[in-house]
Amino acid sequence: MRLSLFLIFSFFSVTVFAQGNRSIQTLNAGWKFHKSNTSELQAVLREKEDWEQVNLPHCFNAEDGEDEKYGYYRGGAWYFKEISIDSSYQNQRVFMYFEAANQVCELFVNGVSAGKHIGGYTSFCFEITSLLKLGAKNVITVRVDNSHNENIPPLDADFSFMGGLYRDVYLITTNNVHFDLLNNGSNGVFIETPTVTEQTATVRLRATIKNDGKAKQKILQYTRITDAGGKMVTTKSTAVTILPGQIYQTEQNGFSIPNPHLWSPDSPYLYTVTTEIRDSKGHLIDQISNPLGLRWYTFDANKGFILNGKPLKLIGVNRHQYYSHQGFALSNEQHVHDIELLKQMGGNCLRIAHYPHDPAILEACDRLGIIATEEIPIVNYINENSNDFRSNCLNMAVELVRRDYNHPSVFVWAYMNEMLNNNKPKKPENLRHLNKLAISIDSILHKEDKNRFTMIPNAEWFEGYRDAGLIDLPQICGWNIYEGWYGEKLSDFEQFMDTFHKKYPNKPVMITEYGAGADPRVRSFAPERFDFSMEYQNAYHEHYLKAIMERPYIAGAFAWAFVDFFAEPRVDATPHVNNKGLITLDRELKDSYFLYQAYLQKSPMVSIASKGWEQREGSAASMEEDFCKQPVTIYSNQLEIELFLQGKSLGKKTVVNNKAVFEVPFANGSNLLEAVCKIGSNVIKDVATIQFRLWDFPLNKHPESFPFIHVNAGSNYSYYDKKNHCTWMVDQPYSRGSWGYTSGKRYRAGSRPASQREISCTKDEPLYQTQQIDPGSYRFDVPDGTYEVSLYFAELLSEAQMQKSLYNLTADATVDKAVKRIFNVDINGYPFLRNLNLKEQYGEAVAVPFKYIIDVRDSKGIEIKFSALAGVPVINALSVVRIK
Ligand code: GCB
Repeated sequence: MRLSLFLIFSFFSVTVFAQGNRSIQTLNAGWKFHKSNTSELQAVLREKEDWEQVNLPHCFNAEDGEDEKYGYYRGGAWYFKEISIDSSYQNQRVFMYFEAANQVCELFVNGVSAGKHIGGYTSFCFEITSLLKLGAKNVITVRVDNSHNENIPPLDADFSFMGGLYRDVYLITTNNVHFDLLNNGSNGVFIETPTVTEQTATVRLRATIKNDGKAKQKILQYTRITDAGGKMVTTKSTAVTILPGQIYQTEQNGFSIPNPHLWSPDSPYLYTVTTEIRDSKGHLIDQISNPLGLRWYTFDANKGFILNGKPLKLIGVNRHQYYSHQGFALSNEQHVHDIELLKQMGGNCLRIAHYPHDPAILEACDRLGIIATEEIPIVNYINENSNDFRSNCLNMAVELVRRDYNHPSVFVWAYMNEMLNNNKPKKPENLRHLNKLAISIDSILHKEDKNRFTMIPNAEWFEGYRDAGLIDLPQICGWNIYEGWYGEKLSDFEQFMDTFHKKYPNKPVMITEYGAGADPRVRSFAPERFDFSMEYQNAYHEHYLKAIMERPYIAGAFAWAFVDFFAEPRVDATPHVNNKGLITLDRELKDSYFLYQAYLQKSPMVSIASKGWEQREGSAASMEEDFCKQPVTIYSNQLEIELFLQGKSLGKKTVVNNKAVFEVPFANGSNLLEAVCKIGSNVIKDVATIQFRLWDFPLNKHPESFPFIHVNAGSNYSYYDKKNHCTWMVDQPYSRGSWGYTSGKRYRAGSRPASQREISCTKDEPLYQTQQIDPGSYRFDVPDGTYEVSLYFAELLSEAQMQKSLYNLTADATVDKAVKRIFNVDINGYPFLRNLNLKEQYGEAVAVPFKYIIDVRDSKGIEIKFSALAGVPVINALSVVRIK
């Protein structure tokens, strides 16, 4: 994003370059790019002539971050471009400002190193004045490296560490006398509000000014505070004499704002603080603008969060910075759009996880009234024996605070996510190391910022965190809780929290994470954890939100996560994607988003939550019925809802805990649903059109019109294949006149209803990850005709150790043992498949489809028979499609 919206504004508003004022422009266009681990520029240039042309923001894992089989590139990459530097730059200082580069970045100007930065998420700036040739072309080269490095956090985490110049890069020129740009990514001005009450607010400002000229300079630092309408509120000027080469610290105290307009989520009122440097003749030399939000707050162990004297429940989300096919490289508009979606959801807080995000996020939070916690990326592990690791952590903490010090939306600085939640046994000395590092980070955060709170997000192992001092040390204890997902029972959430609160009655606490995976293609009438159905995610958030709202001592809660994100080692319904988002990587809203809206939005709302489940299929229950009843969930903040189907009322329902469920008798074809709430004389409503494919009972009731059936064998969920517009139905036992399996059981991987294996040669993982074991036969009592019968297999059992990931291997999701499995398949007595040995003939976890054409005569229907030669037969999916 822009260096700061305010800085840009000053650039455009003061355009006379000769005046020596600051100029800012992006250097985003026209870079040449090449991936290479060679560390010598000249050698890299010889490697390849036709470097790829790219614009920034650029992420070199935008596509391979989604690569199915090979992980993503972690290594070196080079960028270069030529820039012409006009001779009028003679009396200017020139800087390059990087909003971030993951994760080690070195800048060369005309082949000479201008500086190196470590850490992938904070901003940094290099001065390049002395390296430039004026009135000539200059070669700018940047080496970025995202290799694993034992000294740079994060060492490990459930997200992909994508490389590149993935945020904006700026060229900035200033007068010889200027606000310091080389102070850890800050803009050189730091604003505080020592007192804020309803009656009055005071403001204090610190600035660092540098004189890079050869002569002593008498300057005036002039600061004005204007209100949101641009009207002057107060000003102050300070005369300073600054010697050549000196960095001068200024302090302006005692700004006072009577009857301040307070900042809050409901009224995110922003003042602007503009700080200028003027020379002895009164000419403007440099100018920085910062936002100012006036608010006071505290976190209370019993009453929760208190803003401007009033309790405010914080409910919001965690966010990562990914977009499909773009990796880390999002546009400013995309960043801002996420915060707008959060605001529209009714959320009032954001945990910026697990690292500092684009400055656009902070600006949007200021502007839209989102209370933010921000953190440095120490996740899971530390390198106990490395001083470099320690100093990198501390540097990141300084860079974080200095960059975002002036954002009124930031309330909490956090560090160290789930340091004991890995499978390694922890000895007392490990806990001591953690404690020591935590103390250093906490104290540097407090030294840098005396006003904000500190927080550590812990998880699961209460005693470990207690003994490592990670509960006592920060002012707020965060808990990441996944009971009902990784843990078995949803209600263990309340149990854990109430016990914690009893043990630590004086500790303010927030739920820093809670969430469940959901893939919009997966739908279930009998949801269970790890099935990745939208319905399980809904049930999970319904439970948590209610429990969180009922507990005033829980100051805030952040759903994990707002948007799905890339996590390389993970194999869920979409491999390498953590799908616990309330929104997909393409920003499609999932049902649970609307649950939050119902809880949080103040204006009346009603939403047919499952309107995204617009392609449904189902069977009529009897010969007499020409409909199929299926549940439709409505979320609302009103008391009562009436649902209409094709204009006819299905009755009214009382809304309980923001939810009402209607059993809707869907007919074949298009079904128009309208959920209506009356509020006095006003009406609010939500509309959905569901395309329903009704299977007659019996299947041959209308022989001429039977088209097809697709079955997700051995599964409790239906799967919608978007590309082929095809729904694979929940499996069922056979009953006469219908379809289904005659025997067998569902495959399970420990407590999971589906395999955690990535399946090769397909993108339809949710189809192949379930399986009916030893099905006997499948029967389809279809009318006479010619059919394509397709069978889909994948060998899910294997001796190969699954890739170890902290987040995949829960205690009971054990590694399966391979078995010998050979079987035959007959369709209506024809020996179609003989001696099928999936593992030997195709390999483990490989999608294996077959298709057969058969004639069905004499009302015999279709019978697909499985017979074992060794082990037990299996089937992952099957379909019958009528072609004549
Ligand atoms: C956690 C981690 C987060 C993971 C999340 C998950 O506790 O803090 O980084 O992504 O769980 O989805 O498992």
